[in-house]
Amino acid sequence: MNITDVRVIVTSPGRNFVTIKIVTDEGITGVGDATLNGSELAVVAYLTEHLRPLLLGRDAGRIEETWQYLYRGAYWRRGPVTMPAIAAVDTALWDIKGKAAGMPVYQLLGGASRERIMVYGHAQGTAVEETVADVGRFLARGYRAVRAQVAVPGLSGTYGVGSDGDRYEPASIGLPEETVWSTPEYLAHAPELFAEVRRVHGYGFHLLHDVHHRLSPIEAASLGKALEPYRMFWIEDPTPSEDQSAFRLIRQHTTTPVATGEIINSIFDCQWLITERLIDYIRTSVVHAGGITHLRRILALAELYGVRSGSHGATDLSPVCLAAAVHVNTAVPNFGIQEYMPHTPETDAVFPHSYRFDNGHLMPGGDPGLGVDIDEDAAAEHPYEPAYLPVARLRDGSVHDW
Ligand code: EZ4
Ligand code: CO
Repeated sequence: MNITDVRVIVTSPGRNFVTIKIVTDEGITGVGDATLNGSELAVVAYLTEHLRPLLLGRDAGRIEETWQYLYRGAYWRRGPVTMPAIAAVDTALWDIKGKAAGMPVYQLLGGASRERIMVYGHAQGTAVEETVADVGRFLARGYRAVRAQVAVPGLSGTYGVGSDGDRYEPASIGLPEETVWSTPEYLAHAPELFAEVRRVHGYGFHLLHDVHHRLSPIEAASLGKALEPYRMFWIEDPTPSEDQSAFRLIRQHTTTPVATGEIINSIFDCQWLITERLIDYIRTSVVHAGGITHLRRILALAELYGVRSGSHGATDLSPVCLAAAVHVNTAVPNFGIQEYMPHTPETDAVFPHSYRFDNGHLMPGGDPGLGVDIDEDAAAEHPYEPAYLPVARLRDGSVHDW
């Protein structure tokens, strides 16, 4: 079965997505997510100008060899632009192989290790009592795990707190929004949220928090210690994740579990985090970490060191990525948790899928392949609009990690 076409589809049903559809001479097609939030067209150019010519005429069944060819064969390796492009090709080829075999992809990965995928939802609020109430709404909907974020008084645009109720979408149309950050004000305010969440809702569910790369190692260590009484499931991205040795310092000071990896795109960028047991959960995703083939390799390494998966699943990871994540999560022995923000109905209409949410869990569908597709006619109704992620500055105007 040979590849006859690689279509790159850009669509914006409420937010931007890049999707590929690989077409074969046997009529079987496969889809892959290539969305890089805020830099979408860089991946589109890499796919259309550089990868597509390499793929036409190739055997669609040779998934591993194609991955090696696109990665090792490229000389310039890794990075946030090339890896989602390779990921999309890889994901689409798994989809094709599953359809050709008449099996859901998780069967090709060794079969189901579990019946359902525990997810966590995003509770948020502009004040502590608002977030506490929002956590209650998630628990009432059956969630077993909830991430809690609250605005820091006096800071504009705190990460994780949206203006439109249910969904937090950090990207905005036009040039980047600028937000103000102050670590001392955050550290003084944040622990109050978790004290209040536990006081009101108790300890019978998993509580998570995303620091979003803002702290220095010693600040992160102090936050971890301050949150120990609240028995967090994890604190996420306490420090910028490219600095692997920073996590050693955090580890030396606190037993609060640590997660990182949503911006990590290769096994080489989390090798020491895993083998030195500096983290508890690795958040690499199908789209940003080189597809099912490479994510599976990262999770196999992680399994050896007792590190569990906790894949990124914000709404900028499309339903195609989420479908692929459901298959990986179903199969791997060391699944931990899956981030889940429901996509909007207009996004779901562009990407019909068979996975479903039920009582705090995602359930794989039984369709052959990934069980997700892109409706290209519906996609064409939502033209691309350039958008950026925000930029953070300290009060003195200097640039900080967003
Ligand atoms: O900021 O996906 O845990 N989730 C996150 C996300 C990221 C966005 C960036 O595109 O950190 O909200
Ligand atoms: Co995050």
